[in-house]
Amino acid sequence: MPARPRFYITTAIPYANGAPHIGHAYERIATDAIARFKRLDDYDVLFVTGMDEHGQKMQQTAARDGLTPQQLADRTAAQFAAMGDVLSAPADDIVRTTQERHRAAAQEIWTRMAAAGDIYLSKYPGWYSIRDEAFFDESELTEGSNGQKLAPTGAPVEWVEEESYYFKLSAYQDRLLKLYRDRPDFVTPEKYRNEIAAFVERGLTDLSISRSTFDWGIPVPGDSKHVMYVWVDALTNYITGTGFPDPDAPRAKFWPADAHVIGKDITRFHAIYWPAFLMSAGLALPKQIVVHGFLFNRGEKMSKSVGNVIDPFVLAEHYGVDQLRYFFLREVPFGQDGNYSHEAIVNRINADLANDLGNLAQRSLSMIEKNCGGKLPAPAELTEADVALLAQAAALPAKSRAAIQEYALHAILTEIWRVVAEANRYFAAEEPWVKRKVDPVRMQTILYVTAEALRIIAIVTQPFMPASMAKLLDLLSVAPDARGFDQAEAAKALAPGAVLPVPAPIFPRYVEAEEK
Ligand code: ME8
Repeated sequence: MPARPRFYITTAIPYANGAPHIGHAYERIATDAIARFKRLDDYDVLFVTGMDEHGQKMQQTAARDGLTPQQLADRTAAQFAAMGDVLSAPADDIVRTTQERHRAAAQEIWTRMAAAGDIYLSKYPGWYSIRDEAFFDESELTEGSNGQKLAPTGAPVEWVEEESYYFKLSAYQDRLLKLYRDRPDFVTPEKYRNEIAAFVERGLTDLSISRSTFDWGIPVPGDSKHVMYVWVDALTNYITGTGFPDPDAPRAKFWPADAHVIGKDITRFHAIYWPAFLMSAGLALPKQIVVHGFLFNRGEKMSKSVGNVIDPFVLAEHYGVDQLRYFFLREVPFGQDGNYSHEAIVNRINADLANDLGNLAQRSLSMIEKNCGGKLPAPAELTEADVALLAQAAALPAKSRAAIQEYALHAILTEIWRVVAEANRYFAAEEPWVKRKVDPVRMQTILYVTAEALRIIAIVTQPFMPASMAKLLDLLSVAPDARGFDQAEAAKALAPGAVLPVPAPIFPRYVEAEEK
């Protein structure tokens, strides 16, 4: 048997100086959905996330809160671990940059970059933003109302003048431009690739990669007065996750990663610095930097009872985990910015989930329970309408596979819900409740065809709403080992005669507190 293809996917590693917010939840859910999709499509998947626990920002926040940086890191790491559980988005591993295994990986990559002649000690003053943990060029700065100089992100910068190790980033300009030319999908969507390529074309300066005025970081090999620049440290987490530098580590074969899923504000670090570091260290480059947009709370106010709407725990508790996952991945075209509001979430829950999919399942399964003795009926000869609906459902896996190549998660859900709408039209037009009296054999066929369409819809929707689709597949008596994408075809159709459990609603309507 040929080995299953491997797929290694990561999220950015959140800064450990603050609690999880909706942006973190969004990234985690999207990455989890991709990982689940690949698993269901029989890939050998490794899904790694982590925590970015070093740097000046951590040291400052901890001091402000009266904690040691490690205490702050531990507290935040526990919150993020809980977020992964709550959102049904479990990772295979969580790389914390304060772990010993990560220190070893970061020091090894540094040593390799130094051996390649790409690191030198020097002293150039520059403008540093602690919030971004990045230096900025004078030409990039703007001035705030009080005369304070600001980074392009709006964060204040301070003048830093200390001896530092530098990475010869300028020497990588041509190699990076060649990379973007040779592998045009290295950064996706294209818009971000173009931004990055234009930035690199304007010229790169060498990068300060160590600090000596604080000590919350990984010591520079051979010079412990310095700690590594937090981005050298943080980016390396992606290879720590594969057991680097041990070539025989069980996960070593997962490098290079297939996808680093990140938000648009950190493309520069991932699409310029990271490949340059890897080239310097003689390591393979990840296949793709997959960039998502930002989520904003715009327009209408969130429901009062939701309270702090930034908090993913509150949102999941209030709307339901699968409902939130569906909303994020359906509403926001992946790669673009998006808005969320109470009204938009409720609209998706009630229209797409409760009405379109939930009602169809409930109505058809209840009819089977009442009129077919709780057993899946056998279909008689299929009409054109039956064949058409089943063909649309059977086309979903191939269409979804094509869309996931582009990480077009919203396009997959749009296509699935087009078939859900078709199934609703079919059900309404065929009127099985009328056929029940006049043509019970035809009623059985309609109910069978609807159930089979629901089976395929549920299989392909699993990556997005795992718990609800598990429920629906249970209601259809689909065995747990018959839920992979390879099962979503006519040859694996539901077996007539199967006993179905008593149907129960999958998606309750959202009812406003004041209506309750
Ligand atoms: O950047 N909408 O950590 P972070 C969508 N430690 N995504 C958002 C968002 C929003 N409103 N706000 C943030 C860091 N994000 C570094 C990463 S990786 C080696 C080091 C995304 O906690 C953001 O773009 O500020 C990033 O991908 C992730 O959340 C973590 O952000």
